[in-house]
Amino acid sequence: MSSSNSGGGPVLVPILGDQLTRTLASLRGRTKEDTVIVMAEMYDEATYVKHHKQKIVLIFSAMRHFAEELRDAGWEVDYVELTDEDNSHSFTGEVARAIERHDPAAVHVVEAGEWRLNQAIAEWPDKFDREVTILPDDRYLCPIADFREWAEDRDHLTMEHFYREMRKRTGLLMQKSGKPTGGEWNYDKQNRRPPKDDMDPPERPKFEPDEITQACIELVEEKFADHFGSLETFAWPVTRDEAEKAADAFFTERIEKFGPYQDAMVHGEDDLFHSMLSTSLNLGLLDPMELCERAEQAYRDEKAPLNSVEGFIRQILGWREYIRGFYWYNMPHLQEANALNAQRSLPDFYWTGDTDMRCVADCIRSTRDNAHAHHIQRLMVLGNFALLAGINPREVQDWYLVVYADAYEWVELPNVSAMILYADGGKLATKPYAASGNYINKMSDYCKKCVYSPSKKTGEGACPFNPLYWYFMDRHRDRLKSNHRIGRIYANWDQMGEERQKEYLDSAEAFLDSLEPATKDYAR
Ligand code: FAD
Ligand code: DLZ
Ligand code: SF4
Repeated sequence: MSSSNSGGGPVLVPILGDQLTRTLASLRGRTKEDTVIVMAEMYDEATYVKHHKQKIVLIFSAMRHFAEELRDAGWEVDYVELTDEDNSHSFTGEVARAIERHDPAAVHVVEAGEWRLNQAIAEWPDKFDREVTILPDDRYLCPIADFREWAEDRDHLTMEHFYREMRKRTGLLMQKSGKPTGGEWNYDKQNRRPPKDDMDPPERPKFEPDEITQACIELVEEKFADHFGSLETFAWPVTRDEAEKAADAFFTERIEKFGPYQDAMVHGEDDLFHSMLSTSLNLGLLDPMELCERAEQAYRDEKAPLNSVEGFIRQILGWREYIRGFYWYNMPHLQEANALNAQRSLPDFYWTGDTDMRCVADCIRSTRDNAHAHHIQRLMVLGNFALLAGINPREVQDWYLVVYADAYEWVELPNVSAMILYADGGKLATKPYAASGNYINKMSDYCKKCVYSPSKKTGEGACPFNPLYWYFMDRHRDRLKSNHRIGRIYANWDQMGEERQKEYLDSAEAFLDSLEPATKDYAR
């Protein structure tokens, strides 16, 4: 914060595209008479990686709807469209122009969700001759400072420990005695059911583009035609009302089976029993505590079993908050981390989906069509492949940041760098999430119709995940052999003998040699 202003004018409140919350800290306590809100569609934000077309439409449309809602409620909103002639393309540039237009006495801004933008905001007090107040983003359940305090003296930042602290702190799923509801903290063991033929997941609500969204679709088709992804299937909630409807549908139709089938994958079934609420949560249209309380209520009303409810609350109260804390605790060096020295280029099929690996092709199809894939697809198919193949973390990070409508660096980077690629050297995950085709076969129906066989280990027709798994384990033996959760695997490897080991390694290398590196560049 800094002082020195021209005095007299209103307070300028810049709001970013993922700060679409009526109770945002910079709006709380302000009066409509002395406040000008500024929002801007910016090239810099839309192109610092070439985001999926659906992601840009989602954010622009949600911003336009939010601006309209604020105006209807009596606020003055200065909204800059991408096509405005004088648009300066950057956040700092747009705030500078808004200062010229409104001559505010002060600027009140909520810290950004990404390190890069926060660096820019930190320069405002020197740049602008106004009082600048940077407020913490208190829409999360664990302040950044609290996470830092929790993390500081620990070697391993175990999510489960963090999560238990958060349960105690919020009282969610806690008994009066201080014990967890049901006696256990975590019911994950009940949440690993493979898919069943008659699962029959209900369709999630789809939101037809209205006039505002349609205008954004046309804008994106015109200005960002070379970006990845399809717009034909755009159906995301773009207002708080729509997001509430999406949440209602989850709590009435899907939460019951959310837990058991959390890790299941079915070809062509893109949502299963997942909430599909991450885009709305990350935009600020939904409140994380409200969702957790609704989940707990579903348990109390006997509409959902404890394993589903605890599993859902763990994702939001545990993983989401932990990931955000981890990001700020480890920035900026997390961006450069590459503990396993992975250097391979991203294969082209991550963009085209053109691969015989049926699991990978289906996850990429869903990613292209929906700007979404569910957690286990991101982790155990697409992420697992990137880990085993040794793909360069920066390329993988950019890919995930581009393709998912819910991706912002604060949530994408720890998941990619630390969770899937082990690039942080194991601060987040106690072992790499490496798996052979066996895991995917157990948890999905992908392998049944794949040209590869999950039971074939090497050579022609073998599932590529099988030799790649041992190729990975062999390559990182020195680092992983003393890890108590994975080290025992090496006894199996040693028992195979040199000849069989060579078959695995040759098979993996032949497969890797056959991969085409990406030809299109959507990255930074
Ligand atoms: P559900 O399965 O219904 O889960 C409920 C909510 O829990 C989600 O909406 C999300 O807010 C939260 N959640 C669950 N797992 C995580 C997690 N690991 N990190 C943070 N929040 C979590 N999520 C994003 O929001 N943005 C991302 O950019 C993102 N990138 C990811 C990259 C990788 C490699 C992996 C493995 C996971 C990533 N996730 C990301 C987490 C998770 O995959 C998505 O939040 C989830 O798939 C969104 O779908 P859903 O709302 O149906 O989630
Ligand atoms: C992701 C994004 C995009 C594509 N476009 C805009 C935009 O035009 N204007 C805006 O204010 N925000 C946008 N965003 C969201 C920001 O990138 C986001 O606020 C930061 O990444 C911090 O999380
Ligand atoms: Fe994927 Fe291998 Fe199964 Fe094919 S056999 S779907 S490549 S896990």
